[in-house]
Formats: sequence, structure tokens, C-alpha cells
Amino acid sequence: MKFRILALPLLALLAAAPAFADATVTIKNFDYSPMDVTIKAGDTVTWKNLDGEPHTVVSVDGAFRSKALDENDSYSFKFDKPGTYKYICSIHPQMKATITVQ
Ligand SMILES: [Cu+2]
Repeated sequence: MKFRILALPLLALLAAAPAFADATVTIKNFDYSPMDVTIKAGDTVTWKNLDGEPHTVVSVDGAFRSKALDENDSYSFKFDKPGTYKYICSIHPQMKATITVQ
């Protein structure tokens, strides 16, 4: 019983911890920075919005889609398959960038 009581909050903590980011993309001044990121299959990319405006991270081919990220919100996606992933901000479609997974 004691173990159960201790283990549950621990599991909740682990589940709430952000995924380890192998690469970080900052969203600032209506740009993704860096615009081109190259990672390995299995790596996780985390985007963080530093603008006062909401932005999203939406894959052109539907592989991933964030909710609207407010200032200082972040979104992570783990890329399991090699390929070229172009993405945009669905609110400001002129914002474009690419993740290349080797
Ligand atoms: Cu945007």
C-alpha cells in the first residue's frame, strides 16, 4: 500500500515532464529560428513561441499539428521516420520552415 501511494504521484510527475528535446526551434518576430533543422530519426523537436501573438506548428503533409501556442507555450514532436517535413503557422501561412529527418 505504501508503495502505491508513493508511486502514483511519481508517475504523474514523469508524465507531466516535457519530452527531452534534441532540437529547439524558437518562434519570434513571426519567424521560426532556425528555419532549417536537421535531426536523426527518433529525435524530438520542441518549438517555443516567444511572440505575444499566438502561432501554430502545422505539418504541410499532416504529420503533426500543434494547438495555438500562446507566448512562452511550447510544443514537441518526435520524428520516427526519415524525410523532409515542411511546416507552416496556420494562423500566418507566410511563416514556413523545414525539419529534415535523416
Ligand atoms: Cu503564426
